[in-house]
Amino acid sequence: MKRFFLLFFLTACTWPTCGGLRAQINPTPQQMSTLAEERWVLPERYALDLGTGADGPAKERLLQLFSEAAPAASFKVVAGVKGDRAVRRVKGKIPSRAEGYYLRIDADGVTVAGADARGLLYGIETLRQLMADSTACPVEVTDYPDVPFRGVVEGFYGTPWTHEARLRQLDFYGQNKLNVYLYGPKDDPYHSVPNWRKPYPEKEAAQLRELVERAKANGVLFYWAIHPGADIKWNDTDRDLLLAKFEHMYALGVRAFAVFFDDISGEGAKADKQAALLNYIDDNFVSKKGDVAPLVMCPTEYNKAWANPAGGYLHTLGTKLNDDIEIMWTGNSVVHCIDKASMEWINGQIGRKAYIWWNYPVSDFCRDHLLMGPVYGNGLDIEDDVAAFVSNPMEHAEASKVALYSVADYAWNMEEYDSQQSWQRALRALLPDCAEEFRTFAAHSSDLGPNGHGFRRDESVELQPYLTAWLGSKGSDERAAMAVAAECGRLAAAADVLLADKENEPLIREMAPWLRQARLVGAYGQAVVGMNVCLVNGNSMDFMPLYRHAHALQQLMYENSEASNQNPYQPGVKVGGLVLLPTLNKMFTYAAVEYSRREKAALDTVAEYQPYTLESTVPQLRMQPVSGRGNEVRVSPSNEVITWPAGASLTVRMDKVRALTGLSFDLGTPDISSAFKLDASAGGTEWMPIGLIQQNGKTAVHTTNEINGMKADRIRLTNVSGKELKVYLRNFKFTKRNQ
Ligand code: LOG
Repeated sequence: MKRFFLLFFLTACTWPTCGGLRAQINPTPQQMSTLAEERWVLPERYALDLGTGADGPAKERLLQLFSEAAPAASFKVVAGVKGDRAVRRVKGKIPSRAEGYYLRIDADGVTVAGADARGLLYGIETLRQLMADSTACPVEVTDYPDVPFRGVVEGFYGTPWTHEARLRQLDFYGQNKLNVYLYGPKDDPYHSVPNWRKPYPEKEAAQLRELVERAKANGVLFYWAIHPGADIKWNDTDRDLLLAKFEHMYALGVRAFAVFFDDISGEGAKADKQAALLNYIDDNFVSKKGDVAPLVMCPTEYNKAWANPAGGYLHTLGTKLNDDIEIMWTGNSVVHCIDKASMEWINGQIGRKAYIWWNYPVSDFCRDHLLMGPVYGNGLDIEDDVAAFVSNPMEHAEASKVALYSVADYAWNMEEYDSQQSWQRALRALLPDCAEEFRTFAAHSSDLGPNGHGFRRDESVELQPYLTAWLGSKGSDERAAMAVAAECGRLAAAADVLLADKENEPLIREMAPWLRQARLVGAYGQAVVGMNVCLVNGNSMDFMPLYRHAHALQQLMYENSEASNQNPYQPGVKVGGLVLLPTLNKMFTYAAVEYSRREKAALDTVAEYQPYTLESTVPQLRMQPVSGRGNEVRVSPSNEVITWPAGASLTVRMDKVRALTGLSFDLGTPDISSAFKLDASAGGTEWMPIGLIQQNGKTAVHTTNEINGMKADRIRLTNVSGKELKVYLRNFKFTKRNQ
């Protein structure tokens, strides 16, 4: 009996049926057809027939799925790569695309055939996703990626990912068919200044070796990147030190290398020197080793806004760099979605397909936000225009997986990419038991807030029409009010459920400060709706307790933000900042004013106090956030090179005249104070100059004592050197008297 029929039917109510199966696989397969409606129970014993191409990670994975091998069983599990005898029967069905595979599950068995080793691994991954509780749907899959290299560049500023987080990432990449990881955290001192010339200490070296191994097991190409441009000398000594570092990394198992020249200025930024160095590495290291992947480089002019065609930087790289060296590109600006027209432009400049470094969901310039929303905005027609598509994530490794899941989906099968559907699958894949709650939280934690790059994401999308109607009707649209209250209730509840969830503790830990804020925002929303309902109903008795609650929650939101995620850039935590909280604040103020008028009360009606604003004629600083804490006011620092035009200035405005006590700034450049003029003005009076002091060789600039006690509501810093300057904005802060 067993010989003939080892699979039996199951009723639909025991296991989910096979309809809509394709939508459950990530990334979305190119072609997949279900051969029957119901899931089948897989037999307990199998005959394994593995081709030689299935050795290594593929075999290990298969054996995890099929452990009870029995040579005589009639149900066959066959796996191999093109050319293997084992898969000869399906030879014609294997797609002739790199990393492609053919997979069939039917009554006779399972066949997985890869176009190459990675294709086989991906076929097995799809099989794993199709199998659940020893059941599977009978299917036929023909699949391959659109973009040859898909993955992640750990290229952000801030705390680099931990070793454990990276190991988990590499497994996640394997599961989502991402095949490249570029190691380049800006704050690893052995990747960049000051230690790029030195080998890693033992502990870090051992960890990197382990990462390389884990990458290999997941079919991920591990690139190790160096960032030498801030202090490189174009001489043989530095060239040899760089090669010696690569040799050290090679000895640790690294077989793919990158050189990043982003965010530097001066000597290191010269295109001809960069090209000569890269070609030298290519000719004397990559070619000689024979087992090293093509070099990848990140140029200094890595986006169109910074590219200066007249200066010829990109043209020089395009013409001088060896053809097999890849050039990275972030798009029309540092943080930008990628489209066909921008690809055509850059590919024309560099004479090859650009290797996309997509700056999302990186949050190193909006660190008070957690970017949990859908991945959208990139062209669905650029598969033939890009050499690779890699995403720069947040310093929160687990939380970044929501976006990375969809980046994997997008780069694999662009034309069919559906951002909403992919996002919802990502949330379910990451927290299956709390997918609904995760969605509620993520829906209100997706925008970046105002930021230096001007990149924004939509937020609270489904609630927006209700928020607009509620605000527009001054609270009288009852349906809208109830929708807002219900969603705020869901948000607060979702935050609690997620905080208590144990499915993925590292993920919950990363999100915890934002979850605590979300719970407060949700409760605040309920209280504010309550206040307005009281007003509409003329119920002044119940108004005050709700007002007091809302007021207390404002304070608790402020305190949670002050106590969490403290960093010098954008400290604190923001949730619902695009429309939800601003609407709640407006409706709080509206209700408090209205109640005070009716009841002749004098309630505090201010929901949010923003006393400082920034203006600038330096394009890159126009959207730089400014914030006050205690008596200190600071402009958010920036990590990139700032092009400061002659005569351009940065002005901080205050809501009223205050007495200053001190000021300092750091433009990352010694001997620069004479190029700048600092002045202040009070209530529209004339500008008063303030003297600047900078010690020899130091980058910090202070003011003379005359500032102490000076009254001002505007402070301005101007480039008076008569020429354009390249500087950094390491910090700009001043203190004022308590008043
Ligand atoms: C850096 C990157 C940083 C990102 C976003 C590139 C090529 N370089 O402005 O390290 O994470 O922008 O802030 C960059 O994007 N500089």
